[in-house]
Amino acid sequence: EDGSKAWLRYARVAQANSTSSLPASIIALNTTKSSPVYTAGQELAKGIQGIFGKRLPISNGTAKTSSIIVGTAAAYEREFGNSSHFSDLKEDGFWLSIDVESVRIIGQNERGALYGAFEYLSHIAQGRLGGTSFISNPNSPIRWVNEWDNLDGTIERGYAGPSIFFKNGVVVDDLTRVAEYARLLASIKINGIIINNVNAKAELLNSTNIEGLARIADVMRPFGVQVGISLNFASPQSFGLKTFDPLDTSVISWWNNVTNQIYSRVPDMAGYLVKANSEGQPGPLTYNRTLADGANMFAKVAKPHGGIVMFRAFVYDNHLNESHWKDDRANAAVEFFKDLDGKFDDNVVVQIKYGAIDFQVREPVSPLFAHLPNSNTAIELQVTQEYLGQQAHLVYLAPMWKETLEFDMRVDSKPSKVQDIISGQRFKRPLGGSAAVVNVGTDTNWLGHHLALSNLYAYGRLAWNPSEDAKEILQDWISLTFSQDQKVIDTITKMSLLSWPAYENYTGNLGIQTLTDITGNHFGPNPRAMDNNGWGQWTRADSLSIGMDRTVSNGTGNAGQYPKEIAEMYENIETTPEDLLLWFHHVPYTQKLKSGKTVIQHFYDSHYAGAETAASFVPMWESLKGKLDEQRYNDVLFRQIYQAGHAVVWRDAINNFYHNLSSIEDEQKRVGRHPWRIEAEGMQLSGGYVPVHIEPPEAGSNS
Ligand code: BDP
Repeated sequence: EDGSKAWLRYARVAQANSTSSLPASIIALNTTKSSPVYTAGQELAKGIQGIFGKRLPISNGTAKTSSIIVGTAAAYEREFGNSSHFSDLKEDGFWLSIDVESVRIIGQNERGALYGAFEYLSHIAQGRLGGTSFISNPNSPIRWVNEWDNLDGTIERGYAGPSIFFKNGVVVDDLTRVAEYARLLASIKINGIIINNVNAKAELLNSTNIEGLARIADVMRPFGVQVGISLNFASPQSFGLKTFDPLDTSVISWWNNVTNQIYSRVPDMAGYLVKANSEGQPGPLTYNRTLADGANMFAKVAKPHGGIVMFRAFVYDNHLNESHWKDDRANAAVEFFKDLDGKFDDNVVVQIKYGAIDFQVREPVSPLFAHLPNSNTAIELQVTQEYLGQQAHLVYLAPMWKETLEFDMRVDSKPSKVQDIISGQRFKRPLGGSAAVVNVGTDTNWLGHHLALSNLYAYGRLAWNPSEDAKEILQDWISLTFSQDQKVIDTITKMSLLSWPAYENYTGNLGIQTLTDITGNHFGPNPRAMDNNGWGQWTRADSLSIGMDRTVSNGTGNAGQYPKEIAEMYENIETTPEDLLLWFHHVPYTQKLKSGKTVIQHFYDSHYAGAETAASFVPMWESLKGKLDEQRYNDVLFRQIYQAGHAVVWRDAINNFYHNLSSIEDEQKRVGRHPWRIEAEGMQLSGGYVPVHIEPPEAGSNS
């Protein structure tokens, strides 16, 4: 049990001891090996063998009463005549019917059939052996993952080892893990993947790498996962042109040529992802062209091939100047994009990070979702825990994503949930959906921490159906990944559901963001760096007060970027939800909260409470000893002990910092006094450890 099989373990289940209720054979209505229906047949055989211990024969023959039939609606009707069951199927959707000895898994397309097969296996793997019949359709057509892999094999913000795709500038020879990843993705109904970093290199487009891309597409195709790539906007110049101006004819024909070359090798390529004019990346603004001009240039060359262009809204200047008090990074996306609404080609999708700034532990939903009624949009989430403990901390993210997806933007005072905007439903758009940055690596268990896989699993489930419940998704995942033992399910559920609030408590609360080392690795505490940095992640903390005033009346005006009802809510300190108080308002440390506590006392208390919760995960996990395989039990225990310790480092660093800054005493007299903490100075160093200087001092030993 090394975690490599993730939730596709197909462990024997107790209820499946008798195989009498099992159909006698599998009929897959396509025998071409690259076909997802063929894959579905193989997967069904493998899964049933694991769960029931019986190998069913696979054939493509005619219907036998006792059979599992998997195929597309068209293939099924060709073999067996018309059926009324399929009329409501949408692209990628499926109909699943489980009757004692007859199982029918019918996809609108091949991919849908494969999804139905995985759905069936997930049912029986959880011992749900009863009859059922239903249709399942996706909420939106785009359900992608993004990988930030570099050609040299490193991964930007990846925490599970080097790349499974690239090494030394080229695509790796052995793509076994890539195929296994495609299988995991298909099982959660993900249909597209961008395989390289948004900070892209032009060399990806050389002929060796186009061949490599074709090999990657070949191994992912049987799982219905379409491959796409991130582009460097200045690529034409890197390949010898004098310019990369998106309106220059030589540039357009250069991109046209490259695109044709790629599609001749990968005819079903998903499309392109573009990060332009952001954090030093080149883009159309360099030539005084609009972002839409840039996006549409790619859209036009990809269009004849059916390709999509995901154009990121993450556009801002990372040399912001704090002395310009109106500068606010949270305003950037709307400022850059609002006047471009309606100017994007119909195969462009604007990919918007969920929050107004950058993958923080708590952010208001990006106001941009309300400004593009005439454009296709998608939400960008992170499974990789860049600011959220980097898989050394357990943080189950589905509850946070649910809050975002269900947030009602009230555009034109009408219901406008984010999930209905990105699906295209609210503004009647043909395209839309979601992308999550995952950054799997060569670590056997994909993400480093076994428990982090719940986030990947939940992402797929919510991309397909955002109305699903975060806890139910989690419990399916636990039962597939670990065990159906009730205590195992209850304990991991409890830890997971406590984890996001706990992390928020010990890293930064009241909407102040995760106070991580913003200028470097985004991991440990560095509250000192949270002002006067070019990235505009500011807290505006001084000795008397804290928080970023984003009101229209007094501040950066960011609250005013939201539709009227939401803008009014955030403008007013009384109606701003307290967990976003310091995001929108600048207040004295002594400001009273609804609880009656002051802001500073709330800070102190929350950091203690959060660290205490993190510590409680250790005995909770230990209570599962003997109920889990030893390997994963020990791996997770190691990480939980680490998290408990690091949460104390966080607690003390943040509390000491604000204690020093505000000179306000903790009512409970804990801050600054740590009788149980062992300082590094009190230890003897061996094994090559040497003292290093820690910035800020609050994050090191002895303050
Ligand atoms: C930031 C990451 C940086 C990414 C950037 C992006 O720190 O590594 O390149 O987002 O999303 O959060 O483009």
